[in-house]
Amino acid sequence: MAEGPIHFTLIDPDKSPSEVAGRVAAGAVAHGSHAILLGGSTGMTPSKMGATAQAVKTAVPVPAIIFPEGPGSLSPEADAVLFMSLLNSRRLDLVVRAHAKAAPAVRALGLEPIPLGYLVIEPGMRVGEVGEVDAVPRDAPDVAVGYALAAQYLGMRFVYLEAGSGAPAPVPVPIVRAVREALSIPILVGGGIRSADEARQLLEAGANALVTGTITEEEGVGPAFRGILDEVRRARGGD
Ligand code: 1GP
Repeated sequence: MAEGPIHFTLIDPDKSPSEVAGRVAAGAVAHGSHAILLGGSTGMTPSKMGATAQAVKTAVPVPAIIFPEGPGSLSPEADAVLFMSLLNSRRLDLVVRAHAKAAPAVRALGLEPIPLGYLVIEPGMRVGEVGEVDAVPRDAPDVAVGYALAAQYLGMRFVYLEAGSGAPAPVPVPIVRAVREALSIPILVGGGIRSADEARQLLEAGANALVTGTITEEEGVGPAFRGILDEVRRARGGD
């Protein structure tokens, strides 16, 4: 992210069998995506995660990073794991306790832990429900800044602003801008990004990484996905 913003393609091992995952990863990386996130919000097992990670690693030379729903998501076939606290959850296990169970496994499996504060913004979609969050209201950048700064002050290396997979609109631009102004660590933004225009606005507001999932699940590597990647390339100073 030192060289400008990057793009993550999210693949759900539950929805995309290994051969599909490999094909999506290959297409996404060919169009400029920088890394593959592997995750879904329910029903993950180490064997499903392992098979998908292996297919992705065979298909592309970029990092395969687990976006976990819990300790059952861990597999040594991936390179790294978002070691994330769901900052605005009412469930203590998602704020920290699941981590105490997962940490020894992360170490034993040789996965690189990426310390990250995960913050759900309205509407939050499924992760907001399962995660029992007090979602950040869309008109409350100050609330987002409080959580995000707290994550930075706790030593987390990244903050992920999440509107929820399939959200009808991405995280509001004023929230991204306010968090970017307050923080010195990189900000990932995901949930509901469907167009080049939305991508450009989020990048202009200071997003350091964009995450998209639904768009490739629904359309594969189509024109909208390519438009989003064009905006990331432009923000990095490419043509
Ligand atoms: C979900 O932020 C990601 O965790 C991606 O969201 O599926 O809406 O692109 P979409």
